Amino acid sequence: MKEYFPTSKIQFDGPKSRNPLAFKHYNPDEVVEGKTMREHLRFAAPYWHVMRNTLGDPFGDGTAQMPWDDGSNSVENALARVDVFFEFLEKMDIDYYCWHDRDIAPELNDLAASNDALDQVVAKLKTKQEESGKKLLWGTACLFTHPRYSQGAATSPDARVYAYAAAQVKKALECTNALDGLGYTFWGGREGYSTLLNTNMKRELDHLATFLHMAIEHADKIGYTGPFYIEPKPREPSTHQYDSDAAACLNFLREYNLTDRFKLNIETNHATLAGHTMEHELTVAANAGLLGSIDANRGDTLLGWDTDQFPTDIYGTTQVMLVVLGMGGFTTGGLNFDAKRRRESHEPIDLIHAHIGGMDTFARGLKIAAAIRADGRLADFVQDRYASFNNGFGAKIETGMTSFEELEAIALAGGEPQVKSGRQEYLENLINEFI
Ligand code: XUL
Ligand code: CO
Repeated sequence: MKEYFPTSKIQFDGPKSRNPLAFKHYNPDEVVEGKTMREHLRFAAPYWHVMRNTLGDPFGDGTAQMPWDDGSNSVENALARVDVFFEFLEKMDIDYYCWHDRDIAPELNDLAASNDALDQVVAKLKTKQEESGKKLLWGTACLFTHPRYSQGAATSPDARVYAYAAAQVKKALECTNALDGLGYTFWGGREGYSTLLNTNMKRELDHLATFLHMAIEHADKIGYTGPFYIEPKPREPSTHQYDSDAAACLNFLREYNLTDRFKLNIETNHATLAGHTMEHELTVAANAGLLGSIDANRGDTLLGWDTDQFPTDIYGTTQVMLVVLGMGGFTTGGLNFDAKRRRESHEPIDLIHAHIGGMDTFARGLKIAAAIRADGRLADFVQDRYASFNNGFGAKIETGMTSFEELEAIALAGGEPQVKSGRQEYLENLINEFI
């Protein structure tokens, strides 16, 4: 079979290596905290960015060279891409991948034809998975590109659009299940509004919840037992998206009784757009026991939109891995590089460089986070900071065994509390000892 990525399989070469086509830190079999890096990091590649992103932007055409692609909307072209994608996964030593229905197969003239195209590609993906051992981390339906979804999919004011979206999710879920997908994602790109003047927010949210409940019912019918993920993002493309951040998603899931089957897929650049840090979003989800998976990328502080860049910030990946290790690691989820190259990096080999960088940055984050945890000073500091709640009336507060009257008596007798320093700078220095 013709090969398109001019490299052999990327190997670990060690931190001193100057080979740009080698891992300097990602050593898949190296054991950290009792598991291999491969098991901890569970890297996934997104079909949409790797195979379909032409690297166009609002001001210019795509630049990406795709010598394997004949530019047509045909099923043959879609099938040919599958081989190229698996060559990529193999050479990158990435075990998992993710897709939207419309990345892997073309949208044709009607739904039945599109479904048929999808079946053909899924059959090929199944064979490739069996041959290679690669796995589907999650599937999803693209409910945002086609003009029919311009006013929403599960929150569209038009019931016919809602039905179309339902049909698309039904099929995408069946395809995910056929490929033994470990998860199924909902990203509500168009589930929001541009103006409240034309919007009945309550009705739209009720419709969205009903949609998600039908997805669970259908999962039960077809025997899909994995989790569903909701991926928060505040805006872009909509002005206001309902799944704006982790807390808003959790509130929605709880309000509509969806927490049994839904977890969150947290994306770095979406956290930034929501005005939060990634570690904040991850901590909100993890505290609820609902951190499912991660879309690993980053934004650009000089640009206010979703640039989907590859993670290169070791400080950031350290903080991500502190949360992931802290919750005991991923179960069904993983680190999906929802990231694309810059428009200037148009050659196929740039995809390889980009993923090497992302994987090495996360490998370093993992090793540094494990070292910080082994050192123990950070955790001890936090533990100690709340020591006054460990016994006495502090413990009574935590167990709900006290009252305002009792606490007032303690405050009257105790005088002015002498508060200890929060030592932010000391802790920042401590983290930098390890980076
Ligand atoms: C868009 C985004 C999507 C989802 C899947 O910002 O992150 O690619 O990850 O629909
Ligand atoms: Co994403």
